[in-house]
Amino acid sequence: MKTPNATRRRPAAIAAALVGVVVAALLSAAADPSPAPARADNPIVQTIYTADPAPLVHNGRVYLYTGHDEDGSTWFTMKEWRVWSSDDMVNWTDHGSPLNLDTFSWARQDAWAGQAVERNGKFYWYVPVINDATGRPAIGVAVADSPTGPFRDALGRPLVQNGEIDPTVFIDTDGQAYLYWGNPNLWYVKLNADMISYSGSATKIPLTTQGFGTRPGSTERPTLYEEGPWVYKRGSLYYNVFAAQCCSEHIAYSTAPSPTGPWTYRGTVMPTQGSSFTNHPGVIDFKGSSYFFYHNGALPGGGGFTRSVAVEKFTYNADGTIPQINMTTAGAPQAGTLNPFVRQEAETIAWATGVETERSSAGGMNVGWIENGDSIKVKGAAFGTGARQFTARVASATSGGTIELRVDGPNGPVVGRCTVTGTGGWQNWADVSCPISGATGTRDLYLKFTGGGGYLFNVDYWRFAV
Ligand code: FUB
Repeated sequence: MKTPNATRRRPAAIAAALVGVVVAALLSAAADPSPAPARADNPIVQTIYTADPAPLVHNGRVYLYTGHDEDGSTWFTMKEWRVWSSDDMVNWTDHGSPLNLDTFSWARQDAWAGQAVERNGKFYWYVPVINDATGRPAIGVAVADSPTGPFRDALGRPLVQNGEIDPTVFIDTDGQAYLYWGNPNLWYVKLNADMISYSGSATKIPLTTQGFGTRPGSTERPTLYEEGPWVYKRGSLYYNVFAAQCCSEHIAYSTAPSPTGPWTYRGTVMPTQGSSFTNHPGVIDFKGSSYFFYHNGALPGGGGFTRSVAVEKFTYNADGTIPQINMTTAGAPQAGTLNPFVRQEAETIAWATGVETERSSAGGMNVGWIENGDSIKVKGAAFGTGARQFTARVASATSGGTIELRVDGPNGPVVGRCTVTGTGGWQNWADVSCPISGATGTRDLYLKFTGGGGYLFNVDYWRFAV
């Protein structure tokens, strides 16, 4: 629930992003009075700080599981995990937090790096937390009937615990599932088909320099392997992509002919870049292309404890090796277009400035904390021969404001203006509509919010009509 205006505070990530945009807009206006150029869309999320990406492809959509760095953090102060999804790699829908420390009655702190997988219609999310009873890291497993949760503790106790973190899970083509994890060691265990128990005991993978590279100047940890393993199979080759060396970390990888090795070190995937001393890999194929997820400190106010998840598209070399991938502010190209003629959640966003999201009383999430000048970019909306009307589901405990609909840039042509009046509450939802003119072809759409002082209104969802 929203708190009253007087006590509502804008997260630092958003405030800082807003400042960045204002500065960018001023610079752009000084240099070029024409519509502002489309801005970069990496990192993926601007409304909060996110870390430790774990992508999952399910039914033609990418679900992205992340951690959440608290605003102003000076340590890995993380209390919940978050879920986002996209079908085009640039417009990401916020699904909120279906899993947090309270889900595990036995957990004390540290909602750190995990991974979710699907098996037989259920979704299993493996996460490290501090076990309250021992004060040491343990791996818990949560289960849900949908990729966006809600997730519940599958066991009521840790799945495995040996004081190490960062689980990754992989189901081989023969159906055998493996859980890998570890810092400073690297472990695996064979999961049973129920995905919440295992056979045998945890096995330590030998960390040899042949398998995991040589760490310069360290006798204590002679190999590059640090943490954050991400294991998958491509063709008949098994890959282990991991956070290497500390600190700062880079991303490196090893390959093996079987899920249990022997591993051979293959080199760097992503060099040390991007103002965060940790990094964390996630690799998927989606719509025929390959994508590499990672995190950095690229948002305003970002750094080692205020990280942001980002993505790059890449192509494997012909011999199956991974090329070096660099962090960019452009991110992945859009894989498809967005249909503006069906209901789109307001929290489906390519780039947001100044807003944040919250649970909607109508279900799902809504965009809130909207102030004069804030905006949401939705990339590549396919208007075709043209839209004639725009309708949005809105709520306002104040006197509302205006949704300016622009295309091509935040200062691009206005194609419509929708007036929002007070609805008597931040969760009292009502439709507003306005005529549209000039929205044709495939265009970047900007919902630009204008009005008086303070918070203006909330938006739950919107659609265009012909
Ligand atoms: O996010 C907390 C910890 O930082 C993760 O578990 C590690 O992989 C590193 O990213």
